[in-house]
Amino acid sequence: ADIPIDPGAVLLPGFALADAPALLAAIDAVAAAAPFRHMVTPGGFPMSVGTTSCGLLGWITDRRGYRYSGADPDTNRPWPAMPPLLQRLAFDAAARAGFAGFTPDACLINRYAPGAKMALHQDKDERDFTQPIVSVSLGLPATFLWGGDARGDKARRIPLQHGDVFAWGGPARLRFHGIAPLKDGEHPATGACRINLTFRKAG
Ligand code: MD3
Ligand code: FE
Repeated sequence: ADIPIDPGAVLLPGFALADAPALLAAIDAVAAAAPFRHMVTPGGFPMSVGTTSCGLLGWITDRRGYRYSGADPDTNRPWPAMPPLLQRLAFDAAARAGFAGFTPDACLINRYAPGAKMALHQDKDERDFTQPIVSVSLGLPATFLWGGDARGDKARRIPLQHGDVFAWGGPARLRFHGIAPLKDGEHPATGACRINLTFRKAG
């Protein structure tokens, strides 16, 4: 059953479970054309999370800042197209969560090895904050940190499992959020890693 987390935020446990093998095959194909890399933050440190993208726009970071780009900075080629299965899953999950008509133009693919984490942050590089975001968790479990509207607000810890989908928008769109350091483990679908898909309407 769907789990409301806060107004505008809903967890859909197992929503992507049946599609997981096909999703992972599609992610392998994307990563063959645009390999995972550890991008550098404006502060000059490589992210512990490996990233790539598909769709018209990809989220990137380097010494100049965070932004979306139509080209992979490692190759100067367009990002791989968003596979139809991914597009459809994001649309269906958003609709189920109350956000009808979601057509993302960006899918960020994050890969976490044990120890990798994502500090509390807001997603605010997108043009239109009335658009929701959909995220899909695959592989090793993670602890999602669900903060408040200010960086210092205490964060709730929400476990995310293989196949879970999380969708949020409206009043939850600018919440601080992050991922606690990934625990060691092996998952039958992914081996020793977690993969997260984050769908956004960026442009
Ligand atoms: C709640 N990724 O790439 S996805 C990110 O698991 C990011 O890789 C995490 O945060 C990951 O920016 C978490 C779930 C998520 C993403 C963005 C949010 C939840 C959010 C923005 C606002 C509120
Ligand atoms: Fe985020």
